[in-house]
Amino acid sequence: MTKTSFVPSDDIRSMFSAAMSAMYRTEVPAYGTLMDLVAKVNAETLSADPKLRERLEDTDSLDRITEERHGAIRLGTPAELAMMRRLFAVMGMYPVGYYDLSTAGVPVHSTAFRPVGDASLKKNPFRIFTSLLRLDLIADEALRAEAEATLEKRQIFTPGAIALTEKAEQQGGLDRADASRFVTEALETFRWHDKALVSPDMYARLHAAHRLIADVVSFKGPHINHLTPRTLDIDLVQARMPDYGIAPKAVVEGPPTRKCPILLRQTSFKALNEPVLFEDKDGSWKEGSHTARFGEIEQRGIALTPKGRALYDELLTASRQVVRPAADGSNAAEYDKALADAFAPFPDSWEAIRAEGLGYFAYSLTEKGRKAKAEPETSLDALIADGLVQFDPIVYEDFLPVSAAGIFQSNLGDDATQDFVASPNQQRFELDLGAKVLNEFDHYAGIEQASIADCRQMLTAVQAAE
Ligand code: OOG
Ligand code: NI
Repeated sequence: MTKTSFVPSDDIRSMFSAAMSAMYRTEVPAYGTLMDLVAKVNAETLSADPKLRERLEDTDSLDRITEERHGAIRLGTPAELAMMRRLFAVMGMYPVGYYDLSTAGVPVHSTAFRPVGDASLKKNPFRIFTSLLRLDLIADEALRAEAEATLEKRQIFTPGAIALTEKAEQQGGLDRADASRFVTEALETFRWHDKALVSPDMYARLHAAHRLIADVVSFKGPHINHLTPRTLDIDLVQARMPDYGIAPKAVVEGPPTRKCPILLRQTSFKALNEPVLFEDKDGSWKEGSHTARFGEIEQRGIALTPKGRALYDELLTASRQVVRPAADGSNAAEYDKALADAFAPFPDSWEAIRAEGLGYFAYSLTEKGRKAKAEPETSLDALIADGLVQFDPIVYEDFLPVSAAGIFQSNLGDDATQDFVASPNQQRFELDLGAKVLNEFDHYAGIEQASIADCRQMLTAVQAAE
């Protein structure tokens, strides 16, 4: 078979993302409602802001938005994480970033599997926030051993998914029939199972140790726990959610409302209480329930440089010294005000964000620039001042640890926070993953540099042709 008959991994990812969305829509109908609301708000935002529409169209970013979403799963063992990496690689998704959630009272550490590179992201930026349970943070040794033994016995991938992943690795891709089978097989891993792997008694003990441990250990697989559409106006969606029968989380995580959105803002609705059957020692099935699956929306802004990110972290910390969001939402207004006040020092125009080196931008030629020529040594600032080059914010494709902790907590319940000894262990995570995680900053800097190089090449090429 020739290489050319392989389906591009970007296409397999799009097929998978669509299949996952369809599955989750039937499993959690409120997700479908949220999708409809987001589509409506996005259409309204675009018609009210023709400039935004034009920039999104010009940067080939408009099409991806309606299709865009992220999801999250929680894995139990290093072997599951390593295999998950290989499965996602077939769809062109690679581990970017390391997130330690132990500091926030959640016994996991995580990465985000996502496409890298401008072209793949524009095609479909589907991402999965993937956490690995840290049984090493569980104090009760007997329970830890029992949980390990349960996890050891389960197989979360179908034989077909494993075989097709191996085939893709060996051949360097999959043909159309295999790709379509791969999507069907891979989807099985993320499906909800209402028959638990454990007895009612063990579920209760796992749950008492930490709700997250019960969620990971009790089930046949890492059910997708949420899928998140991207909105262009999160405040509007948040405000309208109650009209659609959805009760949102009290505060939006991340930066405050701004003219120039930075990084990522997120809000969610509470997890559903779903019926589950637990198998008792005598083999009978006992009715119980479990809360794990929820809905979330996100608004994405500009990717920040290390300098911009340091400023973000500093201001967020400062705001939380004034007021921390209460789980019951009683101080939501106070929290929003403290957050907005704390962020006053963060410039709120693209020009200032660029001038201070706080964010990453994609550069392109203006109408005038396309007809112009320039000396190779002309500075970028001069090209911009002359109206030859324009800049657009590069979208943040990753996640935020403090926000992720807020999302975890909102759907796990308030009693889910425990004090774990802060113990980031990226080395251990990478060993379990079987690869190093990619550095998000390198990746944004690469896209920015490539866009500058393209502008320069075009400006000098015109000159050469004349
Ligand atoms: C993941 C929570 C993190 C986000 O959007 O920050 C997350 C989880 O609950 O498993 O999805
Ligand atoms: Ni999420």
